[in-house]
Amino acid sequence: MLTTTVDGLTAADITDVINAKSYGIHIKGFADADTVQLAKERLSRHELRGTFSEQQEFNRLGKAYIEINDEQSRQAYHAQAVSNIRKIRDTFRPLASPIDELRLLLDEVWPKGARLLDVNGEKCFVGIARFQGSGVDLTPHTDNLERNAPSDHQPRLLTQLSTNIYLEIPEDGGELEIWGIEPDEAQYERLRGSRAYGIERDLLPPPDFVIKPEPGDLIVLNPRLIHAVRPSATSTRVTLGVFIGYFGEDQPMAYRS
Ligand SMILES: O=C(O)CCC(=O)C(=O)O
Ligand SMILES: [Fe+2]
Repeated sequence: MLTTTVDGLTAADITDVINAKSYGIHIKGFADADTVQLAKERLSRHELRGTFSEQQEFNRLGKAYIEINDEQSRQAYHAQAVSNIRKIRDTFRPLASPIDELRLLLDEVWPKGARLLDVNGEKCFVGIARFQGSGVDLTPHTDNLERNAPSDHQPRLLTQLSTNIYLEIPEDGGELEIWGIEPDEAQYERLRGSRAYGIERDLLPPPDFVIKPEPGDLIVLNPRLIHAVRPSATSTRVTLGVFIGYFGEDQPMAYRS
């Protein structure tokens, strides 16, 4: 995994993750201590906090694209997208939201810039906060927008990246694990078996790369590679998560949560 800084990040670094030439990009201290402290004070009792519809053991703030499973949830997701973006922004005032800083960084670094994803002209949400409670295992999985998008969705992405900004990390556990395994959708379905989400750890060899981020760090990973988060026995792990759609070298990237 490449360790770099906001000033050092290049488009080539991002392309290396897209092509799975590197396990990811690590920017230490992307969010400063004041921002991390503000998040700690305000996020856990935020009005938007609720549980993921598919995984009740996970709390989140804002509605995630993976929660879409029918027309009604699709409309609800898009209807609250922009107001939820503004609520996350307001949560960090008078400081800058790390989500907004990430959006600007991508726009500045990627030659064709970066924008908020729309699906068939409907704006997406970006900036989900995830609370992984003690004892909860984020089992090995891959992420793919197409699983929740309508079959005729436009624009079509070629692949996507996942970015997390780490706000609270347990003393024990909370490591991000990555395998150098990139299953296609059919292989992933077979590995998943009858589970609602993710793959049984026992079906996999030990991970190829493990990192324990610190509060304030940012990591970009390739979510087509199998990845997981180790559980903590003692405390909640809090992150801000953004998926970044890639449409080719000559196209803007487009982000959403
Ligand atoms: O929280 C993390 O470190 C990774 C979460 C994850 O599964 C992802 O970003 O796709
Ligand atoms: Fe993931």
